[in-house]
Amino acid sequence: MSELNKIALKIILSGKGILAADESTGTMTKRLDAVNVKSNEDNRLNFRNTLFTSESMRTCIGGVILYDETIRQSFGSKTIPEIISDSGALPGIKVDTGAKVLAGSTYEKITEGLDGLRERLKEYYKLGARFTKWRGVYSISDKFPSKLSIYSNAHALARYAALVQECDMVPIVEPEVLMDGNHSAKVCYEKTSEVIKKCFEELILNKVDLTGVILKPNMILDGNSATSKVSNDQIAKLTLKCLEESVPKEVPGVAFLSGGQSEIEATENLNLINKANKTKFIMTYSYGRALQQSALKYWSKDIEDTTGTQKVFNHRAKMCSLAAQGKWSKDLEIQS
Ligand code: 5MM
Repeated sequence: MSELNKIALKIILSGKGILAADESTGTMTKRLDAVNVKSNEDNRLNFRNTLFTSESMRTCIGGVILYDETIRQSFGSKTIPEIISDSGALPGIKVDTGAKVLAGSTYEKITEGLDGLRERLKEYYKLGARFTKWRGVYSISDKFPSKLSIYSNAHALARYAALVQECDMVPIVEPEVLMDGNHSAKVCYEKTSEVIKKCFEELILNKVDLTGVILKPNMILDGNSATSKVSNDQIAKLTLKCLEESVPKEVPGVAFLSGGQSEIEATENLNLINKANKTKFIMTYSYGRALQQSALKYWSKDIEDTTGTQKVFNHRAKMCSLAAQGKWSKDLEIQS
């Protein structure tokens, strides 16, 4: 078993998943504005440190994806990566620098950040990171995603992943097919399959060790403005079919993004996926909004109420962890 494979498994085994706390300052500001809290460095640190010192970090969270600002912060005498490591989870870092308009297109995006990445990775490793994340975004419409966007993002993801492994860290490869639009789940299945297949084609071409990669895909869903919706069982079935057909068997696991689903939807769908999972892949979570939303709302009412916020976060993390084992049910949602 390679060292990279050991790291990947440590993050996703035993009902553990990933807390995606890597919102860039712009996104975090939107999240804080929405709950009427000022977005400054102290408040961003306060909220995030409250989550990172929760009890569920020991039992439900195998890794935390950080943003550049957070990986350099300290709370008391410890750095944030030390606080995360003390809980038994691994610190990770988002290393892309965001999605910009793709030259040759007027709408689609390409994720940037390859220039100088090798040097930045070395620094992040020294700061404590043991895994990384890069997100490519794809839209669905009658024209999108175009071949150009599918190829360009896959190529960037593969070059990123190769550099990360060279630096002894596990790359999370996140090709996110957005849920915006009125397309059907069938179309989402077709487009997502094409996107993921192309990513692996490029990863293999770039000699990436697939046993040391975690895939972070979207689930197969109807577009958020589609008039008819498939059942949750269908979502699970289509998602599993897509992954089974598109992901090479060497990959140890899949950690889904929540992508705008509610906390309960993201938990219920993950649970059904795990109940029906006959593949050899571990299927877990790498949720941002679906792990943090309720905790953020609670915290915003009294940012000093660490215990209360942690209780809300612990509950959500526990529910996701049960879903990652196919052991969740709706009646467990009632909090004591
Ligand atoms: C946490 O949000 C990440 C995006 O941040 P920026 O857009 O500010 O760069 C995002 O990549 C996130 O990690 C994934 O999309 C998963 O988050 P959700 O909320 O979709 O589970």
